[in-house]
Amino acid sequence: SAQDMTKMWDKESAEKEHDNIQWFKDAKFGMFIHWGLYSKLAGVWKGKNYYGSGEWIMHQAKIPVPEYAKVASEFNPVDFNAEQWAKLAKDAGIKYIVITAKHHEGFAMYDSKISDFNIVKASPYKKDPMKALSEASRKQGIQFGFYYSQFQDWHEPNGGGNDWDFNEKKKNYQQYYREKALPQLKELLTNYGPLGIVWFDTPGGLSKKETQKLIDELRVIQPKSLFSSRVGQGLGDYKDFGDSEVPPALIAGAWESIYTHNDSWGYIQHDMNFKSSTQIIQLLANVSSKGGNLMLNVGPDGKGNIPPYSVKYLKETGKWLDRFGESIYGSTFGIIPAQPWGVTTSKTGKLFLHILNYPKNGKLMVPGFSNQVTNISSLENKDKLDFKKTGEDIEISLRENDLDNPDQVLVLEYEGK
Ligand code: FUL
Repeated sequence: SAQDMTKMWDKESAEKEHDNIQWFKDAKFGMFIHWGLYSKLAGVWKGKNYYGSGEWIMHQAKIPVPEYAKVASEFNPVDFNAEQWAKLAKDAGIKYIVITAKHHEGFAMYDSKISDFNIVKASPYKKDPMKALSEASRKQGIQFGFYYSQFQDWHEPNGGGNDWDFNEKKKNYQQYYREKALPQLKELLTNYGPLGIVWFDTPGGLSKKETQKLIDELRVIQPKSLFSSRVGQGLGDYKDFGDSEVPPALIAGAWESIYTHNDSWGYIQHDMNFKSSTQIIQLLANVSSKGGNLMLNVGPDGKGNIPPYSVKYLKETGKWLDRFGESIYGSTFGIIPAQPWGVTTSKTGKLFLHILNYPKNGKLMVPGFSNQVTNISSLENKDKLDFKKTGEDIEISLRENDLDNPDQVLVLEYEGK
């Protein structure tokens, strides 16, 4: 929950901001990718549907390690095309990508010398898709980063989480960190060029001191990489909330909300509950209006295809961002809180009014605005709008309602701070 995550974050670290945080604050829109052996299982094990499983299927179906390893021996994502994925992200207006290098299942989706349970050694694919994607992303001007499940590793006798094959009480987490998690994280930070982000997840087994030590050992390899708050113990360079959560109030410092496009992170063949582009755009506006980033997840299938609905709705989102991105990228939280008609974002001297619910009477009310307003216009065509300011309340007369636009943006220009 939001409260739990707030506990994981302390003010101290929010105040000492990372000196490379600005690109992240400006980026606003990231793409999360959950891709692993679970993508091939697609929510089904031995003919049975595991609803809501996705990347958790090994855990939900309590699949023994040797049986799960067989999935690796058949994992062959022949359709994977790094350029295509990066191009889609670019077209969608995405500014950073974070992909699962190793999820809780323990399988490395990259060429690892630390564990043979990886896509190059244990699968017929034999290539390193992470290398290709890191390069393709940067070619598109997109920051690239890795998700790494640092505590849970269901493949390892000493990793967290697998209590059906191994006895949790007998586990030596320190040994697992020393022999697998830390060395793999070092590989990722060493072999894939500059990483924008290292996205840790589900912390455990380490004290605050030990977590700090882990961070310090990684930091020296790439001082500019940002670490997510799920590294644990209130540490990390920016705050992540719970899954699918927008904070109820304004938050200090850099932060991110993560959502998945349908209802699962890893690919599930029967999950068709995709958010439309309207929903994505409105979510992005909402998160931006509170000063955060939206990282939206897609779950490619076991062959390496991003679901067609994700492609379609992401491209539509990108078309909207081409027209109205000025009100999102590089913006900060809106100085006027959410209104019945929508939300606001800000830049120096400008307030962007995101109309998400068009007022029926054609009058847009902006309350509590004390500065002198110099101009109000449509962001797209610069048409000036008539307005009346009474005290601190502004009433704007809207012109026409473009019903096809999920977020009609006006620019309110004002004097003073
Ligand atoms: C959670 C994980 O346990 C899920 O599998 C998923 O990766 C989500 C983004 O974070 O904590």
